[in-house]
Amino acid sequence: MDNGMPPAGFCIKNGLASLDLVRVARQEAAVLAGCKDMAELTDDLCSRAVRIGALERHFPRTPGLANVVDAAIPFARELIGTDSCCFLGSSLTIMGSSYSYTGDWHRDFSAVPSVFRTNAAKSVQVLLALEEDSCLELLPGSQMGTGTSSPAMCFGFKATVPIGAGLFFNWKLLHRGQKLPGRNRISIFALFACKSAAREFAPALALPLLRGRLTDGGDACLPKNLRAAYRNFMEDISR
Ligand SMILES: O=C(O)CCC(=O)C(=O)O
Repeated sequence: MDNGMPPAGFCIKNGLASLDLVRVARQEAAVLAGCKDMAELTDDLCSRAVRIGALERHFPRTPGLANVVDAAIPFARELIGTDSCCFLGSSLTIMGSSYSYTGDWHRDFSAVPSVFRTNAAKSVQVLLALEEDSCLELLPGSQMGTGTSSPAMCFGFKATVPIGAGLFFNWKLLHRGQKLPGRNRISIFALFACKSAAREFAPALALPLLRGRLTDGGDACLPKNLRAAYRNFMEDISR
């Protein structure tokens, strides 16, 4: 669905189970960042930021984070199309309370291979907040344009994503990160695209992206020649 509407939000906070999901995910985040617990992590991060995983380096399967990303899948399906929604990758961002920065306005689709960009209208990413996150500034409607600057940027708005909630946005949308001192930031970004886009990835890029994310039969989203390579790859890493 690319109807020019402002970004859609959703809430995974659906009773105790989902709150547990967030709690577990935060523990997993601490482990991924190489420390014992989140308190230690955020104290240590007074003046720096950690980003784990990216399109090219999917972080390993961990129950907490995987479940949180899974909770976003039905919503991604709704936005992209039930049959064609494919998970591409995710990253975890952790920033201590006194860390601050202002990123440049940009569109994420320009950072990926051109073959994917042609399908970018059918790609969404979601910010999943493990702590309330007020660091993402978005320019609604800008997914219709192409440049990286716009006089309307002064109308960008800061989204506040509550803990346990997610905010979806089109990959073409102009956005930037801006964090002021005062709060920790612990959020996951996950990327979804239509199958036709994912299919075009070269194996070297696609396989690490999909690592650990496809359940049995989930590789149906890959073209036949990639499916065998994917299975070999999974066998290799599970030995
Ligand atoms: O820090 C942020 O919220 C912005 C992140 C971002 O712009 C990106 O991942 O492309």
